[in-house]
This record gives sequence, structure tokens and C-alpha cells, in this order.
Amino acid sequence: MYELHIGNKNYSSWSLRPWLLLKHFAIPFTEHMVSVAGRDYNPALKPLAGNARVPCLHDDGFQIWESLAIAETLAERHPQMWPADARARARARSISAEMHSGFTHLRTAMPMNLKLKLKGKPASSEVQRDIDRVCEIWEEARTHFATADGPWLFGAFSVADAMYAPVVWRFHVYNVPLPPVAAAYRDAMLAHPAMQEWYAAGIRETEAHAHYDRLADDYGGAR
Ligand SMILES: N[C@@H](CCC(=O)N[C@@H](CS)C(=O)NCC(=O)O)C(=O)O
Repeated sequence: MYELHIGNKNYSSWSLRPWLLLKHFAIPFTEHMVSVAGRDYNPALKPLAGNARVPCLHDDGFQIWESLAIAETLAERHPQMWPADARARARARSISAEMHSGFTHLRTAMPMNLKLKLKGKPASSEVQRDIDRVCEIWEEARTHFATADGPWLFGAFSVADAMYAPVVWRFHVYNVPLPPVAAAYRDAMLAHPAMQEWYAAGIRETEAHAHYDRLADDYGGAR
């Protein structure tokens, strides 16, 4: 039996990834929420995960941490979580690893905060470079690899879509202008029933973190 430990849905971008994967593939799991303050390391989480962070999946009590490792472990048992074609699968792995290890400027400037819906502002050159790279990744996947199986990066929903799901919320919340292919993908992801379920739960949460909430002023206030 899977037990998934996640952070607050409003803020915890990492937690969304394995949660969405499990939901999309209708894999039964029990979820447990812990309060996270966006710190790098939280000793209180050490009993849940070796890295003292969420998300963490417990498989009959055995701990699996790091969102990409959780996804890989799930995909061993549910191979349909990666694209069927070998090259598409390799590309999906590259972009998932790229997301897991990169985009620091984008993450720092635009932390996930579902309660915000901001006017937006021009991005710094570093943040814009991250935005452009995400759009390039999405466009290449949709144009050269996607099958007719769906609106997702490789056609059918895969680990790569789960890895990029939090960026979709960032682009939406901070009103980031996107080229047409990226905008169409963003809109498809926003309409995903599990994304909507996560959003509905996130905006009902009452816990607030001033550090993330104050960014609303930097981005021109509510739209
Ligand atoms: N690279 C890790 C990042 C996990 C992470 O940073 N989690 C944050 C929440 S989104 C956390 O647990 N922080 C501890 C805290 O804020 O209490 C992963 O892929 O799972």
C-alpha cells in the first residue's frame, strides 16, 4: 500500500509531482499532509524521509524520497508512465532530469502559490532564460514526439508532465506570456481534473507563509 507524504498544496510544488502521477494513473494511495515552510531542510521530517523533505512515498513502510526517484520507482511498476517509444522515452527522461535539477531562477522568482493571480511584470534576463527554455522543451516535445494519444508533452500523460506541472501553475499565477504551443499545453494541464482537485484543496488551506505571499506586491498585485 502506498502512503504519500506531501506538503501544503498551496505551496509545495515538489509534492504535486508524485501526487499528480498517482492520481492520473488512478493508483490507490493514502495521502498525509505536513506543514512546510519552504525551508531547505526540516529535521521534523527526518522520520518520514532520509532527506528530511517531502514528497516521500512509503511503500509498505519502505521510504522513497526525491520526486524523480519516486516517479522512477512508480514507473518500474507502471511502465505506461514513460512514453512507449525509446527515443521519446529518452527525451522524456532528459527533460524530467533537467526540471529536477535546474530552473533555479524561475523557482526562486516565482514560487508556487495557488492563491495568487497576479498582473505580472517583465521577467529578469535570468528568469526569462528559464521561461524560454521551458517553452522550448514543451514545443519540441509537442511538435516532434507527441503521439495522437492526448494533449500531453508526449501525447499520453507521462512522468514528464508531472514534473512540469508546478511550472504550469507558476506561469498561470504570475501571468507569464507564452507562445502558442506552450500556452495550449499550459491550458490543457490547467484543465486536468487532478490539477483542479489539487488547486481546490490548495486554495482552501489557511496556513500562510509571508515570504511567498509578499511576492504579490512585486508582481503588480491581483489581476
Ligand atoms: N529535490 C526534492 C525537493 C523536496 C523539497 O524541497 N521539499 C520541500 C517542500 S516543497 C520541503 O520538504 N521542505 C521542508 C520544509 O519546508 O519544511 C524533491 O524532488 O523531492
